[in-house]
Amino acid sequence: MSDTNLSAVLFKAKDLQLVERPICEPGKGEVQLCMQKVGICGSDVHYWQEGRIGDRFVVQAPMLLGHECSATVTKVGDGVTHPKSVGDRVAIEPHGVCRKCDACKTGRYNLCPDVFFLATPPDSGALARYHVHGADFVFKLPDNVSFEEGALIEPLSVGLHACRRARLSMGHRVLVCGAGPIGLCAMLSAKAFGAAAVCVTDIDSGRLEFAKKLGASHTLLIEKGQTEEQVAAKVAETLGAAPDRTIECSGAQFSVNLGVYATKPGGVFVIVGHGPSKVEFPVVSLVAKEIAILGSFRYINTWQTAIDMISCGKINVAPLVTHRFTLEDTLAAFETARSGVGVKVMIDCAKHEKK
Ligand code: NAD
Ligand code: 572
Ligand code: ZN
Repeated sequence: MSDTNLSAVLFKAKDLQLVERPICEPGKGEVQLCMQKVGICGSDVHYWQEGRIGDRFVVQAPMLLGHECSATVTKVGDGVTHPKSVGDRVAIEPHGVCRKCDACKTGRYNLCPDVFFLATPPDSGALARYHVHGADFVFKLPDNVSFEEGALIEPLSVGLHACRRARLSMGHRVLVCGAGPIGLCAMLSAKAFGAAAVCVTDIDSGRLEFAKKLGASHTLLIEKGQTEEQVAAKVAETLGAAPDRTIECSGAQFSVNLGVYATKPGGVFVIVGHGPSKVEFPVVSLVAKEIAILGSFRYINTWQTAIDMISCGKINVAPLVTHRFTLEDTLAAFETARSGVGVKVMIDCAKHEKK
């Protein structure tokens, strides 16, 4: 029986359709994948609703969404030695890089100027029945790591990379701003790095309850009328001392100020969240406390670490999935993600025979 390649194609803002497309053959160094689970990220919802993120990333041609994915290998192109077997269960790192530039050669391939990244215009995504991907960015899953966990390795990787950037280590007190999927993954990562206490903030009490259940040692609700200095004092009170490390995952101007005020003198403040393209910093406090502020962009070499940490039980991302849909119900899945209920919406791309 010949198979089809049902795909979620974004034609322009607000125009997401399920379309049959040809199944591509893998080229040299590539694998053909039968997609299993694809999580919806905030950026997918943003491209769907706005057709762009800022002025640089604009949907100008039909593209697929989806960059949080797991799959099964269905064909292997020439020269591929790993993963080599049809039937291998895998997680997909959304990157493709040039391997020649200074960034690639110095191991910082996330900064490659020629980077390919799934579901970031002009690059298409992988929310389809089949997808072809560079074999060097596909990682075999052990039997005890589910396809959903495999798809969640992408947001987890954002958290792991932020902790690596922060040089987070054993005994650190940590502040995480924002309890969305990325803040939650930063919290789980910080704990796995040996943090003694992690305080998560949000403006949404439901999200904080979720963070607490997932393992945050402390949570703090940000309420209207509070100043950043007042909240910084509360953070220190909550954690027993000012945080050694702060990871910003909300994109809010408030959190940027809070990070500077709250982080202990000589501490590190890592910014992951993207809000307005320009924000203000309390520069006097930043200078006087010698706070190191670092950006954190996607990830480098986190997939195998994440797989091993999930497999050995030291990180549990599975509870992040709160809503599940089939590929055929992609539009309902996106509406659910847009509504903001729950945390992670997961799409099952496998073909299910009608009963
Ligand atoms: P999300 O929107 O689901 O979560 C953001 C959370 O921040 C929400 O729960 C929201 O209620 C909360 N929030 C809003 N204002 C706040 C405030 N003043 N204080 C505390 N919390 C507040 O988004 P997400 O998917 O978790 O992603 C988080 C951010 O990380 C986004 O800005 C996203 O673009 C960015 N991101 C960056 C990278 C990177 O590589 N740097 C990768 C992925 C996502
Ligand atoms: O998981 C990857 C990812 N990256 C996000 C957001 C959501 N998911 N980032 C925020 C937006 N930037 S960007 O450089 N861009 C639109 C490509 O502004 C990338 C990182
Ligand atoms: Zn994402």
